[in-house]
Amino acid sequence: MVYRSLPTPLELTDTPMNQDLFPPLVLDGWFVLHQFFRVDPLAAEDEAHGGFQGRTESLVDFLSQWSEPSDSDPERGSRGWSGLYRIVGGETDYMLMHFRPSLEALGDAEREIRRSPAARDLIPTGDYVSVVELGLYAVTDALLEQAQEEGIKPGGPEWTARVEKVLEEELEKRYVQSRLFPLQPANMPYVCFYPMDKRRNPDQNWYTLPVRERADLMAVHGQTGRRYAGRISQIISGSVGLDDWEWAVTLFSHDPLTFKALVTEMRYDEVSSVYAEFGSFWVGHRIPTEGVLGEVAGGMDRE
Ligand code: 76R
Repeated sequence: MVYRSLPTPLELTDTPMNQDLFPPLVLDGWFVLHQFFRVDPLAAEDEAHGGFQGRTESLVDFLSQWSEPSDSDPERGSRGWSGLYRIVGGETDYMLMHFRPSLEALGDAEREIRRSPAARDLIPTGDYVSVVELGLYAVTDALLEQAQEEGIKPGGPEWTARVEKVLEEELEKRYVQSRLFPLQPANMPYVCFYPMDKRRNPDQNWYTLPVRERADLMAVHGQTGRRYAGRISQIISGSVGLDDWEWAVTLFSHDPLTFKALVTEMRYDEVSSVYAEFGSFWVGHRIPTEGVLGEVAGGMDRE
């Protein structure tokens, strides 16, 4: 399978590092760019490039070109998609979200938008770079336990072969593919986005917890999440080394109140109540490509 990077723990294991501090094995999927824009209030008065409507058409063309691939497409990871969302509140009017198979392709998307006539009307208000990730805590914990029982040294050739095999098996799963290369469920037009960290305080440090304890806490977190199956679809993308926070959380739902319910419930889970720090939250809804002209250009006429 092509679209994955090797997990970092392999490189850490020849050091005399405490095995308890093992990071989870992680599979990476699409690179993601969340872009935030405000529409220039004077845009409707600018007659250049076909006027506001004409310029907005370049955004429609871009979105048509980058519509979601089909869920059943085995090659969908090699392409990606982009979506436009109306954001309610704050100084942001729209969020453009791009999924691409490489950082270069993500940069291409950014450049294409910046050079399009529509960019004349869009004032950037922020952005966020991350990579969709699937943390394999349960798998990591099981592998470490097995290795300990059998006297296999993490980092050695046998360990590496086992990790490779398990990751290959994970990647074969349809569920894993749909997590690494996520689409927006058709019946969930609402979006909620926020970045977050895990704490590194002297008495509350996620990164000094033994892997077993982190795996147990994540299992409880997963159980809470699964109670929202069918009502929330989540994208967890990692941004350690890529942007200001450690993760980006993008949630889709059929009802904005479900975001409030799930995030509230998670606040009581130990992973969040003790270890999580949150950035700003954005909430809004998808603008289908066929509605962009009416929404973006039409909305200006109404104002
Ligand atoms: O991905 C999986 O299904 C496996 C279990 C799982 C992992 C490893 C999981 C399940 N999450 C994982 C990792 Mn999650 N998640 C969040 C937030 O607001 C808050 O308090 C937290 C923001 C939400 C709403 C959410 C939803 N998750 C992570 C990580 C990385 C942790 C690490 O590696 O240390 C973060 C930061 C994070 C945060 N999570 C689920 C959900 C939901 C709904 C599920 C169930 C998924 C399902 O079974 O379909």
